[in-house]
Amino acid sequence: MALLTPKDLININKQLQEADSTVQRVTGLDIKGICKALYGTSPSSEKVGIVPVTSGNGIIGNFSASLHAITQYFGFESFVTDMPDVSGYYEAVRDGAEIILMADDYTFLAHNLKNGKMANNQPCTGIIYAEIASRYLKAYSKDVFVVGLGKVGFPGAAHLVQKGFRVYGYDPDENLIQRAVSNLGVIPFNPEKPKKFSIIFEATPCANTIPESVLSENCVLSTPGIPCAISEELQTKYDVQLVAEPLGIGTVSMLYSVL
Ligand code: NAI
Ligand code: PYL
Ligand code: MG
Repeated sequence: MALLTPKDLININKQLQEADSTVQRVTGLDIKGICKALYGTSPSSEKVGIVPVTSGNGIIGNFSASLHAITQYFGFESFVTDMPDVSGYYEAVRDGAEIILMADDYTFLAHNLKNGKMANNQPCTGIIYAEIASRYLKAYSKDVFVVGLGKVGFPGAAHLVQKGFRVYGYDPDENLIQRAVSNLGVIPFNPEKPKKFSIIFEATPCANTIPESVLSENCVLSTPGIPCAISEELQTKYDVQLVAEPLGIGTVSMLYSVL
């Protein structure tokens, strides 16, 4: 998995505020409103325990502090445990956490200890970014371009298909395209046959993955991918509505999905 760096998480509150106002402008709902519409849930004072994890590549500077800021931003009571790992888990449960948030290099989970529900960050991130894209108020058709069909992109593509969108998919991995075609009915995007879109959802770990030929004026690009999929130059040239944020939108999607 492509791991976050402390630099990605600098000024997480400002990044969240900016993402929230873009989501509001693009969809007419703020991020909490999107979550409520998506999962049909609302928080009722659940306490979130955040457990730092040292295994693998270890602690990511700013990661637990960012989860603390994110949960508070969305109105959850939360705390970071003093100890990491098993001792931190013990501390979280002992001190009244109802939902545990913790991540190693492969899995970032939310586990609601009261109702047993558990969420994984990758599908929850794909689904909420796809949902935001699908709600673009100025979309001119039901065609969506999905770039990257991996652990985040595939569930996002599945969500868009389920919502009745015509999904064009691209990934350099031919096996992933075939899986999306046979399991979801995704239409393989042919880079030789350019087509413009008003809705684009991207989930890759690479920069500059969106060819200029697919961009229409004022299109929405909803992307959890790090680094950003589009250059500032192209974003400005096409007045692209960019929804991109490194951790918070996916995290709040996980939390609402386990309520
Ligand atoms: P993955 O490795 O499972 O999938 C990425 C896919 O992108 C691969 O299938 C790869 O073949 C494809 N790809 C690479 N270059 C491409 C290109 N030029 N055009 C089209 N497809 C291309 O990775 P995963 O787990 O799906 O994560 C994707 C990105 O999302 C990563 O950057 C990850 O860090 C980020 N992420 C961000 C989150 C957030 O909250 N903002 C949460 C979770 C992941
Ligand atoms: C959750 C993110 C989104 C993108 N990549 C994923 C990632 O960086 N995962 C690793 C998280 C490790 C956290 C570390 C800590 O500080 O507790 N174990
Ligand atoms: Mg996010």
